[in-house]
Amino acid sequence: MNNENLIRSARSADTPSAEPALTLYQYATCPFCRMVSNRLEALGLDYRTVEVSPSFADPDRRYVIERCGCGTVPVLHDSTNDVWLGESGDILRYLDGRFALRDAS
Ligand SMILES: N[C@@H](CCC(=O)N[C@@H](CS)C(=O)NCC(=O)O)C(=O)O
Repeated sequence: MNNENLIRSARSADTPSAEPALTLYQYATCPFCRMVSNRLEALGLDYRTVEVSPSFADPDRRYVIERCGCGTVPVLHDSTNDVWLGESGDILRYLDGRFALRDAS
């Protein structure tokens, strides 16, 4: 699936349930993105990544900026509750708060 289809799918209210709810918009070389993907993996979460262009001329990049209101990556979208987060610290706190204790009970 190319970037355009991934973005379209993330926009859609009827995203197939087989699609992971979590999408990480990133640059592969970004250390903040790596920190988030490491946490997603440590928590054993199913997620997909979308490689965005550093160029603000890229429609996919502009779409992500519009949705989360920030101009940097990483950006995490949780389609379960349509939450968009654009700060790595916020993303880590969100993931820990929502998922870290789910198997503890
Ligand atoms: N405060 C942000 C900083 C993230 C950050 O600086 N990301 C860089 C990539 S490593 C970025 O997106 N820079 C803007 C750009 O490349 O246009 C966070 O921790 O999430």
